[in-house]
Amino acid sequence: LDGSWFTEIFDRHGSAFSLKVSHKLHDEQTPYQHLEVYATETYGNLMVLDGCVMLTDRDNFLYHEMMSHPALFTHAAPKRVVIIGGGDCGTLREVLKHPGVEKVTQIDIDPAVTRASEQFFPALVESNDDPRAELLFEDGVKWVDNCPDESIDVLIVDSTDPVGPAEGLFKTDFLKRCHRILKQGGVMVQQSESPLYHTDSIIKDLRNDMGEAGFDSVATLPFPQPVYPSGWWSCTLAGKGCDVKSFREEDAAAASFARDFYTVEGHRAALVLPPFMQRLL
Ligand code: AG3
Repeated sequence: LDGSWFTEIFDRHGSAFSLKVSHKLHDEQTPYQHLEVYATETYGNLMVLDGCVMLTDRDNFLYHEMMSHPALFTHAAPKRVVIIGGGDCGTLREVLKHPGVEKVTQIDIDPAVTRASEQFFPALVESNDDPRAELLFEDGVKWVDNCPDESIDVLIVDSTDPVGPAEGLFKTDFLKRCHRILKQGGVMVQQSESPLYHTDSIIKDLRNDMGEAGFDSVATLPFPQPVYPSGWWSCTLAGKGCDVKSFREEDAAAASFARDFYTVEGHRAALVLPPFMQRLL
């Protein structure tokens, strides 16, 4: 492909994803990662971290809605929410749509991601001045360590792939600490990579580690995500003293906030694992 294409190669899987770009908007080596933003011809702006696609204007709603609404409608009455990572603020925006939520703290280690979102993805930061939102730029693992026991209702881990800076966020040790800060009835959700590429590795390990960390129930919800490896992605929910395979269907149906992907029926369907995943897990 020539210079007018951005390509992310998934070497281990013998595949790649490309977008036709019109120009580069931003290129920065932050203390943590290489951050790039491109203007594409058909997907709006594109954010890339260390060569990996993070989001585009056109399709980030799929990921951000699925990282937030299933967990929030699974918890009986979520008031206190924490987002680890998520510096682009797309997940934060979705969480703030829930009127019962009283406080959301987003902890991303890299302020440059939020600055880039403010500049190039204004729709994602449109709720950031909500008084319920708190944005911190520090190490999420340390923040969790300093957080009091049983003080959080929903914990969302919106991270990069489990290599480099985010590797620790997929380990039993971190999951145990997450379990500690959740109240009884608490729900954790983690982005968990591709059902096609990672069911018998990352997803399986994460689910086992969540069990080992003390969670009582676990559910992996697949959803489409055209710009990520294989075009198909997942989030994995874990419950502390609650069953993440059921959710507040009536509340979800009655919710009046704007959304483009999440529905009650879609949530129910996402809880039904395809046979190949059932076999591998
Ligand atoms: N977080 C998940 C990114 C994983 C994509 N992986 C890849 N392209 N290889 C995205 C952050 C959006 N808030």
